[in-house]
Amino acid sequence: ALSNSKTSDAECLDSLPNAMRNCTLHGSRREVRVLVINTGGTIGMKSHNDVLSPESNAFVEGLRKLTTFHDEQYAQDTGLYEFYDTPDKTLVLPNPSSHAEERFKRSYKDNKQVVYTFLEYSPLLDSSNMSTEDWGKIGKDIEKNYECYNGFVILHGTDTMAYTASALSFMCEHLGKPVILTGSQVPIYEMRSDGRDNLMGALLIAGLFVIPEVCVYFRNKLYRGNRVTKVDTGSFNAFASPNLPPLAKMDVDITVNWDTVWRANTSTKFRVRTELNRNVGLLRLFPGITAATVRSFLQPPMEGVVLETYGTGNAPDNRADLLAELKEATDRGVIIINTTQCLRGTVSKVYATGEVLYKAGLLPGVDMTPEAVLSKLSYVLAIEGLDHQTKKKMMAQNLRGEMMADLAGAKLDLSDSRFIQVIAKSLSISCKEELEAIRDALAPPLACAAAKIGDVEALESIREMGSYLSVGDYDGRTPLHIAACEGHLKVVQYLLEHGSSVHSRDRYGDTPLSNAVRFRRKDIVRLLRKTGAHLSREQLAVSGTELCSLAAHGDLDGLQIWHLAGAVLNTPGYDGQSALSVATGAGKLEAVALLNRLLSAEDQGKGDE
Ligand code: ASN
Repeated sequence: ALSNSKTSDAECLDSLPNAMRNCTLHGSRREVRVLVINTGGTIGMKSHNDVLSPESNAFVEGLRKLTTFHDEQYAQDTGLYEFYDTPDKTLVLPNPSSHAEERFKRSYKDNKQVVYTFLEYSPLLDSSNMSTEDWGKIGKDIEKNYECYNGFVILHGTDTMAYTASALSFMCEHLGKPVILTGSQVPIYEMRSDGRDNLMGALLIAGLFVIPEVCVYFRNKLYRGNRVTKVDTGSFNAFASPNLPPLAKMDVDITVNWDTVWRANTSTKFRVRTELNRNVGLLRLFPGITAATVRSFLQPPMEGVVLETYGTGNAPDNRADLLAELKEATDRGVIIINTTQCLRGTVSKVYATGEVLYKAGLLPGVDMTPEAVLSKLSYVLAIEGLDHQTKKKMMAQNLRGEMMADLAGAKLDLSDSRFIQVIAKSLSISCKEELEAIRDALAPPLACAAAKIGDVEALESIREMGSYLSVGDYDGRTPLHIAACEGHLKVVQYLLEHGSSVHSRDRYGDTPLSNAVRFRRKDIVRLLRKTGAHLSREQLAVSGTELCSLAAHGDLDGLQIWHLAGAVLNTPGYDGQSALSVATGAGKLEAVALLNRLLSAEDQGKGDE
C-alpha cells in the first residue's frame, strides 16, 4: 500500500490538496479500472433447500472481507471511496507482496492498482435462463461504460457461457478493450471454490493487459470466447478451445500469446450491435434421421441453420430425400452451415459424402464451434440492408478470429484463396508509406495467384486495397495472362472490366490471347477478341506453319481455336503449302471439311464462327 512505501511520487501526492490528490491518484495514472458485470451463475450461488440458485447482493460484501481481493488500507489511505460514485460496489486489489507475486508484477511490467466496480443484474440468472435479450443487455452495458473502464469482466454461469461469449464477440464491433467472461463450478463462498482463482485471473488480465477480445477465463487459461465449448460438467477445467490454443496462461508468470491475439484492424469507433435474429437453429444429423424431421425443422420462419454433420463434414450421399430437403431450403434462402460433430478439426471436401452438401447449397463452417456459428448467424442475419449474397459472404469470412484463416490445416500458400484474402485485407489497414511499398510489391503475385485459382473475391480485395490488377509478376505475366491460361472466364471478364489490358506481353512476348490459344480456351479467346485482342504480326507470320501441322494431325480443335484467334487459314506454312492442301494430302477428311467450311465463312466475312 501507498502508506508503507512512500515513494517520491507518493510524497509529492501528499502535498496536494485532498481533491486534487485523489484525482491524480485515482485518475488514470496509478490505477486501472475494471467493471464487473455480474449476471449470475454458480460463482455467486448459494444452496437453498439443497439446490443451488443465485444469491443477490452478497458478492461485493463477501469479497470485501478477503484481503486477497480487497486492500481496505489502500482504500482508506487514498480516499478511494470518496472518489468513486459507487463506493459500496467498488473494491481494490492489493499490490503484489510475496516473491511469486513480485515475479508476476514484473511479468506485466507495471505497478498499477486494479480498482473494480460491480454492476449486479437483477434477477441474477442461472445461465440456462439466458436469452438473446440478456446478451443485448450485457452488450449495452459494456457500450455505456466503455470509456470509463480499462476492461470488463462478466460473471456468468458456465452452462451457456460459450454461447454468450460467441455472441458478444460478434456484437462488439471494433472492440479495443478486454471483455472477459468467467464463472466457476463451485460457488465462491465455499471452501474449495474455483471461483476465487477464476475471478482473480480475469480481473488481472482485464485490468493489466490490452487484449482487445471477448474472452473466457477459466482454470488459469484465457481463451478466445468464440472458440470455447463447455466440455466437462464436473471438472474445474470445464472449457476447451479445441481449435485454437489459449491466448494466455496464468502460471507463476503470465504468458500472453500475442501472435494469436485478434486485432480489430480498424479506425472505426467501438459499438455494440444488439439486434439478433432468433430464427436460427442447430440440427444434429444422426443415422436414420427422417426427411420429415429435416423438412419441419427447415420450415419458415427458419433463416439460418447450423447442421452438425459427421467427421470432416459428411452426410449420407445415398439419401436423396434428405439432400432434396436441404437443397429446397437453401434455394428458398435459408443459410445452412456445415459443421462437424467432432470436437476438434475442420470440415473439408475430402469425401463424396461431404461434397453432396455443398451441391445442396450449404456453406462450410470450417473449424468453427457450433456455438460460434449459431451466434454468428444470429448476428449476420439481423444486420439490416445486406443482401443475401453479402450475408453468405460474411458467414464465410473470419470476422472475429472465430475460424482459421487458412483452409486445410497448416497449408499456407498462394493457391489458398483465404490466405490471399487475409493478406490483402491486412495490407489494407494502413496508409503508411512503407506499407504501401510492401503492398505494391506483394499485390502482383497475389493477384496472379488469385487469377490462377479463379478467385474473383480475392481479386476484389486486392483491388480494394488500392492495387492495380494489370501489373505483371517477375516474368511480366499479368493476372489476365494467367486467368486466360487457366480458362477462368469470370476472372477474365472481371479483369477486363477493371483495367487489365489485352495487349500486355510477358517476357516471352506472349499475350493473354496467345496463352488462351495455347491452352485452347475457346470462350476466352472469343471474349478477348471481342475486347480487341489480336495476334501479333510475328504470331500471324508463324501461324501458317502451325495450321499446317494441326491439319497434318487432323486436329480440329486446334484449327478452330487458331481460326477464332484471328489466324488467316490460307496463310502458307514454311514450305509454301496451305493447311488445306496438307490436310488433303494426309487424308484428314474431317479437317478438310472443317477448313473448307471455315474458309468459305472467312470469304463471306464472318470469321468468328
Ligand atoms: N448452472 C450453472 C450456470 O450455468 C452452472 C455453472 O455456472 N457452473 O449458471
